[in-house]
Amino acid sequence: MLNDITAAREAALAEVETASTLDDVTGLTSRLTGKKGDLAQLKTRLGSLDTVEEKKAAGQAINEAVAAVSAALEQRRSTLSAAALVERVAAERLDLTEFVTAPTRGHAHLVTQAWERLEDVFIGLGFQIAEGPEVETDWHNFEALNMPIGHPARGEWDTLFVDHVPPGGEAGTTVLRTHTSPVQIRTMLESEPPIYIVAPGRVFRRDTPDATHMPVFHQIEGLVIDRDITMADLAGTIEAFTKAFFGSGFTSRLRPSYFPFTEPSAEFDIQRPDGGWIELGGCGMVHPNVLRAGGLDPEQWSGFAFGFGIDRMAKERHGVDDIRDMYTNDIRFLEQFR
Ligand code: 2NL
Repeated sequence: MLNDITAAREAALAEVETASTLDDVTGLTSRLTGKKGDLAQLKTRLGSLDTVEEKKAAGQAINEAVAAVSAALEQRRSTLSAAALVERVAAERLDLTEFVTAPTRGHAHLVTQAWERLEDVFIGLGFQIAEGPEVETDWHNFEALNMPIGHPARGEWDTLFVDHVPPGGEAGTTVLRTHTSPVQIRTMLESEPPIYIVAPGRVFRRDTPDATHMPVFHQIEGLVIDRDITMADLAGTIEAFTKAFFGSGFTSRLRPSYFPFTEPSAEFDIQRPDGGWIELGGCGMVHPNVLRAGGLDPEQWSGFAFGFGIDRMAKERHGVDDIRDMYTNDIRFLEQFR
């Protein structure tokens, strides 16, 4: 009997080694070690043994055989499933080398490039950079700039209002800044002259996008406050900026204009080396009411201010004919301005 058990055990173990798939292992598990399996069948012969000792020895040998075969099946199952995984990974492997081109380096957006170059040039001329909030009070955005209630520029036609009531304030007085001038008002209130700053930033107007307008755009405004500042300082600064930014072949001119926050006011144009004129922005001597709103005595201090569009500048410089192209973020457009 013991010999038969050993033989059955060896046969079963040999068969386990021949299992080449996980399904084979499953089949063998029930055939070899199941309740009615080959080894279990041997138990039916225990009754025919003569002594208790023989029965005990044979029963133990059968149990050991079942345990050994079960362990071998488990071992086989794990070997086969590891192999199956390796095979699946190999089968699903994708060779992407043909899609990998030389690594490319990102770059700043063309408006950011213009913004940063403008900052560099103004820093070179002795200005500091000032920043402020994009959500403003109507006092900082309009009132302090000599645009009292009822001024046409305050209408909701031009301005985007924010649905926010300031603590202790009134509804309808929180706006998205329509220019960066409030930054200059805040600078006047917070610091003592002399002030030589430029405020670049994002500004907002209620405009329907077209080739020359976007409801969100960028502006840079300059402010100088010192003693005895005159219109000659303004014209000289505009000229120095023109040459530093565009090149020594460029020049500038001022044309009379009107802004509520400056008096006198002017438009400034720059002349290309080929003689053509480009309208760039506006400027003027800071209005006494604006100095007073900024906490300064107009008898003691005077100053000039100017402002122009950063997007417009980038658009002109790169010959972009539709400003919307700068914000669609089509990579084929953007990549042209590395
Ligand atoms: C334009 C015109 C301008 C200013 C901006 C300014 C700011 C303060 C006081 C006085 Cl705090 N003026 N800014 C002055 C004149 C013109 O911008 O056409 N911008 C695109």
